[in-house]
Amino acid sequence: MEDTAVLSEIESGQERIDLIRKDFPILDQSVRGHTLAYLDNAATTQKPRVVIEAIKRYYEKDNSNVHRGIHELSNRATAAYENARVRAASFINAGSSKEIIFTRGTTEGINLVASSWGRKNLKSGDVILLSEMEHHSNMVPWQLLAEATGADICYIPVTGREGLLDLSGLDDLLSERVRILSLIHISNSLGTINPVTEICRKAKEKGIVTLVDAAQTVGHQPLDVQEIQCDFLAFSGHKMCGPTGIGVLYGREQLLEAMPPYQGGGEMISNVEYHQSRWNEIPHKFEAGTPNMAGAVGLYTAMDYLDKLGRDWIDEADRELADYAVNRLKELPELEILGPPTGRAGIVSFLIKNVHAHDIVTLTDRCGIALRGGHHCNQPLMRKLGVESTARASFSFYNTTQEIDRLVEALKEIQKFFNQ
Ligand code: 7TS
Repeated sequence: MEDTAVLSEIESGQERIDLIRKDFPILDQSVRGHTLAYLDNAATTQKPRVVIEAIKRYYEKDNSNVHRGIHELSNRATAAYENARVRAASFINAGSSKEIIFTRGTTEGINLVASSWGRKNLKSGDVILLSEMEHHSNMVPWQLLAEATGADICYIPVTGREGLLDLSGLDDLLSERVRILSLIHISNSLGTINPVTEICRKAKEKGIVTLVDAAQTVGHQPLDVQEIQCDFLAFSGHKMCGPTGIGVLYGREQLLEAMPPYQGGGEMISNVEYHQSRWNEIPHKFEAGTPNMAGAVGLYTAMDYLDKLGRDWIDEADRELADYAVNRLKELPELEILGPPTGRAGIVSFLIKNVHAHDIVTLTDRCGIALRGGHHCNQPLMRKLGVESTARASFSFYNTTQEIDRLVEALKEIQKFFNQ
């Protein structure tokens, strides 16, 4: 972390990236005889040494169960866990740390809302509004809820392969029947950045509860729940330089107070009788069982790390990498880029005529370049766009234009090979 402390004084972008890359031990390795070019950050980001060290230190010095003990180690573990909650609240500008529920990740956060808020508030004939570009984890939990309650699911359409939301019919879609709008902020397959603040404001005016899936936002852009004015927002630690198995569900206090528990067990109760129980106060009401203390410690450190780098700078770096990649990929004939022509996040999905995405990924891997190929948990979207799968390069601030150049050269070779 000493390295990042001096970063602001360093003028050269290249020097800055070189220093940042030293923070990530995993990047310094050869894969198949080539320096690793990790371009699969939308799936999971790599972890800086400070995060790895913080988790190690926690297990070596402080590990104990939280909230239950009176002894020194339990007090330390509890303080570390609850400090991470306070840090998460400030990271997304929540009004209070009571509004921060630790989850396993985005998927669990959305399932929690669908299950707890949804089963209490939805009935037959109500509408759940999603968009056609949702990740499966913001679709399937609502399908389960619709099946259980008789509610219907409607979708904000996607315009086509340029991957924008078609908002022309939004006023009609936000009908009186809609009870909740759950919307992806940044598309994990198209790189589209959706105007969630504007959409949530319109929904709020009509009394519709809103949830934002910020899985692809949180490690890449500043995020302010009070500005977005959403009721819920979910994200995963592992997509923001933090560990796996920890995530955050932000929920507006008033809504969380009125919701029933998600799971039953230790920690989430204030009193248990043989036939009934009373619930703990929020957020503990939603955290049954021993939580992921080491994960919370790692997440705290990841948040500090991103803030020290500067989240505005990270946002800019991502977009520059995406623009650079789009411009370079355009040099290749018979390569089609999906998603918006301008203003995209650091995610670039593409198709190469006559080459399956899995072949692209297998062959780039031989050059030490990690991409992802498939439907990216967007099966309905892929079907709508008439594609089976795409190859996807997704960037983080530690990536370089040289890595993108290597990708372009590898793709040129792949095209040559398939066109022989
Ligand atoms: N929402 C979005 C927008 C995502 O991109 C993902 C994961 C999730 C939710 C689920 O997150 P989890 O941490 O709970 O699994 N996206 C991807 C991806 O694009 N490739 O692998 C995982």
